[in-house]
Amino acid sequence: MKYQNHKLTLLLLVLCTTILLSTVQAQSPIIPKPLKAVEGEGSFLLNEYTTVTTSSEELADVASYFRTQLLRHTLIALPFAQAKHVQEKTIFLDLVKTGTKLEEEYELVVSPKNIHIKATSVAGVLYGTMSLLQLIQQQVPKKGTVEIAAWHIEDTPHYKWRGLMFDVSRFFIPEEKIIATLDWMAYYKLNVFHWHLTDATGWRLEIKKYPKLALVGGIGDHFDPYGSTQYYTQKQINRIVAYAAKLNIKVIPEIDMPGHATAANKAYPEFSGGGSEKYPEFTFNPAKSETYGYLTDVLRETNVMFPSNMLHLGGDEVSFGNAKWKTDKKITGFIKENKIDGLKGLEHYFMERMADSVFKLNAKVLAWDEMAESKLPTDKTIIFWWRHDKPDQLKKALDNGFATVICPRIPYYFDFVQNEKHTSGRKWAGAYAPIEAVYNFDINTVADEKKYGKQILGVQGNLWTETVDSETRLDYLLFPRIAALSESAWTQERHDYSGFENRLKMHLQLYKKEHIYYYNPMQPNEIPEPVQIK
Ligand code: TNX
Repeated sequence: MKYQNHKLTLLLLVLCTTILLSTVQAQSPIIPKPLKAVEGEGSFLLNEYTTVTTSSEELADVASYFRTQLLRHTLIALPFAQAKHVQEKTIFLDLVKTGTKLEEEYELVVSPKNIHIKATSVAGVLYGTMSLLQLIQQQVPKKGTVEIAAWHIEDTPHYKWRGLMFDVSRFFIPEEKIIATLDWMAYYKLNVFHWHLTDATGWRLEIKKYPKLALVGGIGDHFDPYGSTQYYTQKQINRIVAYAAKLNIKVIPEIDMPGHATAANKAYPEFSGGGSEKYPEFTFNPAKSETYGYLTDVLRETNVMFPSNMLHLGGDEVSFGNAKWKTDKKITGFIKENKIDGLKGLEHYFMERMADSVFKLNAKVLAWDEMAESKLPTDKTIIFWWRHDKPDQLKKALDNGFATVICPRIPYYFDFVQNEKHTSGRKWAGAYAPIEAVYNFDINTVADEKKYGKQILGVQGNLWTETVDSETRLDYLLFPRIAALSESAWTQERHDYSGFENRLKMHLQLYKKEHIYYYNPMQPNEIPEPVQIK
């Protein structure tokens, strides 16, 4: 009798667990996690008879990009065909006129008969194909066939600004690596590439009217001040910007001023406003009207190269190297004459005057949070909150009415280490930027999202490169935090770190396959796979 009771309890237990498990929804393997994902019945067999079709010629680039990435990742080569409707055995990319107008939204339906990706924008269709690519990557193709489980996915991003910044002044990142990064950004549905092109160490952008900026200003980097010139030609910039546009990525150039200008001043010392003992020749000269003309010419060319119509003017850390502004007779005279409120006032004067030039080009001004209390017009300015130790600066920016991008050092500076034991890379009073912190960062802890609404544009990861001396080091800082950045930018609820970690496992395998030197947060003591020299 006793034995029978036991058997019954066991049976009940098994039954309950089965019921429970079947009611728990299966999680799609995609990063960033889709808003809705419901597993269907059966699966789609992708094989040599499958074609990619589109409903509109506007989708030609997306179809071609999807086929290229599919071939790269799975060695499956699919043909293309134009089609009006979804047919059997096709992956149908469908630009629809009706339905929701949310810009990057998409629907992806995988059924045994076909695969249908629907969106009202080209960007939405692109994101649908990136989700599909991740579903396909769950399986290893067997004799050219992949079985894709049926899913119904509906997705839309939480933030419209999902950015990544590279500092190419301290460490120059060649064109090919930028392109490869854009591919990863598209894979993770990031849509802004902020390019920190100039700083004290090096000027990396060709300017036709002032060729010495790149030729002389481009000499050296953080590890070798005498290294040979490195910069991007305008032709290279054109190629990169065009490539990014196809991937729904806006490229935003940063020309840092009035500080961080040492490299520019090496090339054209006549516009230098001097520096401090630690930061020599750090600033542009705010008291010389020629400086404004010169920089306006630089920005005019920059604005042609970058159709985003957004020019980031920096504006950060001027106080590091503006000691000369206190002693230079011309500059002190200028302050008096124009009734400017001290050095901080002069910084704002400089930025506001340059901003006028930018507005004449019909572009927006972007600046670091030092400009949160400037008089820049709020409808044409975007502020980047970076000083995590100064939450007031964020409040000021928002209360003053600025649209704001959230990128506090901790956790969004990827030059900060990922693990306590890592020694190369930054820490802030012992604090660093582990992947969980990137994943879990909650904007509401620093600003009420309900109160500020659309003023909070989104989030951005910034990779400064004072501690980067190779592309593998760059990868080690970026991967896998780029995946957490993506999910923290795309989804609203971010309290599912263990689910994310589960999904990340497949992505780590992918990095390995792609010869990326990454950090494994699940095995912190693991020695990374050696990367082949290509
Ligand atoms: C601060 S963020 C900087 C950069 C450094 C970075 C290093 C900002 C506007 N300025 O110049 O590279 O810290 O983490």
